[in-house]
Amino acid sequence: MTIIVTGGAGFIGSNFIYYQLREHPQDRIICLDSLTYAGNLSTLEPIMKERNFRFEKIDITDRKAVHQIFEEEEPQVVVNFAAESHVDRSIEDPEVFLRTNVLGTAVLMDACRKFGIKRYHQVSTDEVYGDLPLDRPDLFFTEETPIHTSSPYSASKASADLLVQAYHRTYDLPVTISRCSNNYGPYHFPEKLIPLMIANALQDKPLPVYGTGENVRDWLYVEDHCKAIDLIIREGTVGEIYNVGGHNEMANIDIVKLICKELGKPESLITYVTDRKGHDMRYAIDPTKIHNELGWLPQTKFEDGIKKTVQWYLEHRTWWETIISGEYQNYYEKMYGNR
Ligand code: NAD
Ligand code: TDX
Repeated sequence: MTIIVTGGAGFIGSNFIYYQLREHPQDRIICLDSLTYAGNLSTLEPIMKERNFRFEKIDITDRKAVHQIFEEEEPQVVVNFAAESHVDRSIEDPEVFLRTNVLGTAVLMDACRKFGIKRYHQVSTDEVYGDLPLDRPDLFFTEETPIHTSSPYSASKASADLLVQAYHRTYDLPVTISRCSNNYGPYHFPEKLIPLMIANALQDKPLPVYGTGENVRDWLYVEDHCKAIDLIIREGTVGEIYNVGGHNEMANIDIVKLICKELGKPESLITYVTDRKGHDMRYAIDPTKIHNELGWLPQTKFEDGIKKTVQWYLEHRTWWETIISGEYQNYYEKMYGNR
């Protein structure tokens, strides 16, 4: 089977490629990635010369380039990870989120229609459901929860999901959608909570917690997400949406304190800063459907996953130090300088 993986030089896409090459070495993976600030070719370096792997620097909104790859490779499956993925950046500048996340999705699906495909899989997010209140721990997002978005990022992802469903209904495109909670693990770009706190703590820099730090996220080790997508593309039902999450809700402040503890750094590094605009309070996924239908269950407990992740950042300093030494400095100053 030939699988096109878009956004494979980013966090989850690269983990997915490594997972696929390990679990299904008979399959061929074609990675399309435009290498935005979030894409790192160094992440894929060890597999660049593998015979069943091909990398192409392509923007998913570039119709001609996308069609050419489909013509050459005749893929059976497309898994679309490519996206602008950071909520804070979407608040600063929404436009590129619409271009990549919405238009890019349409371009990929148009190519699937033109050349034929067994499955188009859209990697979506729990953020399309909006948020839940802190005082109702009994509430969870199910696949039936109405879409109700908060940020330009989540609105763009929800728009893409609606388009995917429209292409299924109108053109009978064989699609599936997964909506996952917050991921963590190796190759996570250090603009996101966990890797940012690890990198800052290792440099003895302030740890900027938004608002009161009480906001809750439902964390899942990245490999468990990869396994879920793998099951969905091979055994999932066409036209269906699958929620993915591990019932691991944690307040941001508790995560940051845990990272301090793991690294032996003082909690005095924690600095409360101005809250994110429109900040979602709580995300919590009900993964019953994927468990019952596909037998998926998360395998990595948070206590183990966070230890592995901290260890990975300690052992791969060059990876993240290279990232934060470049354009990231301007980003950091802009977002946190006067916060
Ligand atoms: P990321 O920002 O780490 O990586 C995104 C990748 O997409 C980068 O390699 C980037 O270069 C590439 N890309 C961006 N625009 C592109 C374009 N126009 N054409 C081609 N490539 C482009 O993101 P991530 O955290 O790995 O997220 C991957 C997907 O999973 C996204 O669709 C995101 O919405 C979704 N998701 C993420 C999480 C999470 O916790 N990170 C949770 C649920 C869903
Ligand atoms: O410096 C920070 N301080 C802070 O308190 C950062 C970067 C974040 N936060 C808070 C905001 C959130 O409540 O931590 C929480 C997690 O923030 P992010 O890592 O930015 O993730 P989130 O906004 O929850 O979105 C993530 O999960 C869903 C991904 O970035 C999305 O791509 C995915 O769809």
